[in-house]
Amino acid sequence: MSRIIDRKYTQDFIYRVLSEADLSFYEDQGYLLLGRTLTDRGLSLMQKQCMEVWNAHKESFKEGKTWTQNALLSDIHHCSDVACRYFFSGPLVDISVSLVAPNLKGASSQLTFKMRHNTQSFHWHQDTGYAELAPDNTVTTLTALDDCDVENGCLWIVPGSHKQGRINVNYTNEDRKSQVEIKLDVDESQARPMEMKAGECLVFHNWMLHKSEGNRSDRDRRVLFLRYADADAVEVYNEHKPRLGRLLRGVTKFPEIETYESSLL
Ligand SMILES: O=C(O)CCC(=O)C(=O)O
Repeated sequence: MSRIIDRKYTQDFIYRVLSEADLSFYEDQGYLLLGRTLTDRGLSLMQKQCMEVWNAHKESFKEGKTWTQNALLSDIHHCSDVACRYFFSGPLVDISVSLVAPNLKGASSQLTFKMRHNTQSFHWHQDTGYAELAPDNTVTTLTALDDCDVENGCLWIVPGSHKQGRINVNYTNEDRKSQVEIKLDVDESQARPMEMKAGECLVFHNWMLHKSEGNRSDRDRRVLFLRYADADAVEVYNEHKPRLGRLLRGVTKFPEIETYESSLL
């Protein structure tokens, strides 16, 4: 029996299909700016629900705390119905199928809220450095819940940098536990700020070099990260066990993924 949900929530989300030009741009540059993926209604619902969860779980920014403590909240789809619908039945599912694989699972969800005056930066890294999966073609999607610009700490990327492949950083499980930050040395001459309006979405390859600077403005910079992986992707750093995540399209060879719920739906 198929558990795959193929519902469309058009009041909240804007669905689109990638063109051949989009696909070749992604292959060459390693990212795509998708424009709006949330309607006005979807955006305000997402802001409201995510903010409620954030306020219930997080304290305000403090110097000396880690990035994770100050700016990150994992598994938002466990706590917000609209984040869950967007993750599992929103426009990013079929877009990720086009970019990753016909067999697809949701790999992770998180809020990264760099609130006003959170001056912490997040150094150059590839997402694969923190959590290598195999196959290593995961996509990261960033949906802006506020307007994001250089002043309030938008994401910076180096277009095309995914082409150099995975950079081995020897990130150990001890580093992972202690929330050590990866700090790659990067030639920034080709770096570009990804300025976005609230409700817009950016998608990029797991090997894309990216970073962000502190928020030096009087405005919050709230974003939602959702990651999608091949349905059979395993965690290289965790004895090659399958990454747990809901199967969204196609099939998987892992029975534990076949039956994995991780969902409010
Ligand atoms: O949200 C940010 O400013 C950076 C976060 C990031 O790059 C990540 O979580 O991989």
